Order: sequence, then structure tokens, then C-alpha cells
Amino acid sequence: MLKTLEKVDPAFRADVLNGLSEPIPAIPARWFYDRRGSELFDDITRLPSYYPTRTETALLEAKIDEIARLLPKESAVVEFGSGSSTKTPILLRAAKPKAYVPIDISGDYLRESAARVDAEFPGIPVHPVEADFTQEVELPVAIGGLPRLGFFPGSTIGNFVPQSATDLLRHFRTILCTGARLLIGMDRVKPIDRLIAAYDDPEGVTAEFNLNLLRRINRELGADIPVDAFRHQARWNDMLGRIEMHLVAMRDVSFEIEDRSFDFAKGKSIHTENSHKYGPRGARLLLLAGGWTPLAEWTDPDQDFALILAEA
Ligand code: AVI
Repeated sequence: MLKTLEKVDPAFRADVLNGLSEPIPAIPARWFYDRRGSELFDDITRLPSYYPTRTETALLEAKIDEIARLLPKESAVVEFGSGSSTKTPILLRAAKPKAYVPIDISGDYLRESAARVDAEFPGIPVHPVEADFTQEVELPVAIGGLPRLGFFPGSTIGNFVPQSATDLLRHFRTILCTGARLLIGMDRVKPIDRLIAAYDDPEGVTAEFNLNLLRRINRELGADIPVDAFRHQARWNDMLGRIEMHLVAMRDVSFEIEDRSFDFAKGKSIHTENSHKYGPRGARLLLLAGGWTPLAEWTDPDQDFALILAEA
């Protein structure tokens, strides 16, 4: 059963068909975020074992006055992947920018978060941009020559392998221009049991988030993957300094996507996400490789998470 063609995203189709045909099957993590996936991710951010969101928010709240002293005055704040961020108001209250530009690929989320900011900060013009920030983005002409402050919280940079993370940081530099500043959140390396618990919660929300990708493939590409034959797994890859999420076949399974057949022997997995964790030096080196000079860094008392301010 094939879904009506106009509703199939060709990039999703290509990533799934090509990714599942690789010797080590993998699908890019960006496809997690359909409506249900975005809701599940919001649920993840509130889980007791998922420390990054609450740690970063508390850190931002605790250090915001210090951070604000180092931010450009009368700037335009450009947020990459605004989602349903609760961190934005903390920054806007302190930075008092002349404009706020949230960039997000999901139009629904973008409109909701832009409306919330608009209501809470009537003095700050909001210029939402619906775009994939990894691709070419044109900033609104309305922000003109205002100094720019990029905001990239959430440790989303960790979802890119170092080479792509470097490219992305260079891309941000091009979008924001020389002299801009970037406030970025990065998750720190920590004991493995805490990392695994954050990505394999006892409530099963992350498992559902991961398995939702298979449900999305079935729904959008008319596939017949037996979702209950796969199990969520979070692994720490020590050599590469990252948590990996996989969907492991619990028995031999075969399924079809369009006219292609796929066979998964018991134990074979689909690699669905990387979440890189950085030590202080690794984080600074990544920024430098991406064309940003670190200026200051803040961490929580347990050093679980870092916010870094850098200059282009
Ligand atoms: C969006 N990103 C920073 C999350 C992370 O921690 O890597 C995505 C996530 N995956 C599982 N839990 C959260």
C-alpha cells in the first residue's frame, strides 16, 4: 500500500531506503520529529533521568546576568531550531534585543513559539523563519545591520558527527556574519550509567520516541515493518564519545518498503541517533574548528552541562 505520492517527503524516502540498505543500517535522527515525535521529545525533556534540559535551563537562569554583560547590545537574537524552547524567555529578558529571529523546520512549532514570545515580549519584534537551518537561510531584511547573537541551546550540536558539527558551525558563521556571537549549549561527558539512564528511561518514553520512527515509516511510506519486533537500545561508544540509539531486531524479520524488501537477522540494528558528549577542551576545539573563538564558559555545580559564548 503506497501513500498518495504528493504527501511523501522525497528526502525522507531517500534517507530511509538508502539508510536501510547500508551495511550498518542507519537513518538520520532528524526524521524523529514528526508531530508525535516532537511531542515525545517534549516529554523526554521532563523525565527525571533526562538531565540536559533542566540542567541547562537552571544554568542559564543562574548565570544570565553574567552572560548578558558579554552579549552585544541592541542585537538581533537568532535562535537555531527554536522548537518549543522554554530557555528563550530567559535570554530575551536579559539581552533585551531589538529583534528575535526563531528559525525552525516545523512551521507549527515555529508559529506557536513565535506567538508565545510575541505575547510575552511585546516590545521585541519577532521575525520567524521557517527553514532547515542546516541549509541556506536568509535572515529577514528587517534586522538590517543589527549585531547578531546566535542561540543554539539544548546540546543539539551533539547530534551531529564532529565533521558535520564543524560544517554547521561554519554555516552559522556565514549566516550571522563576522563579529557575531554565539551562545551554545553542550552536554558534558559523565559516568556511563547516568548517560544510559538519560537515553533509556525506566518510563519507556525514549523507547517510544525511537520506535515512533518505524511507525512513521510505516505510515508515510506505506511500509509493513513489524514494530513490536524491534527494541530500543542506548549504547555508549567510548571511542567516539557518544551515546548511540539503535533499534535492534529481536527476531529474524523481513519487511517491504514500496517494492524493496529488507531482511533483518535477529540482533541486527538500525542506528537512529548519535548524541556526542564533550569535555571542556573538546568543546572549545570544536568551536575553533568551526570558526568560533570561545570567550567564556559556564557550567552547573556538577559540571554536567556547559554554555559557551563564542565570537565569529
Ligand atoms: C535534541 N537532542 C539534543 C536530544 C539529545 O539529547 O541528543 C535528542 C534526544 N534523543 C533521545 N533523547 C533526547
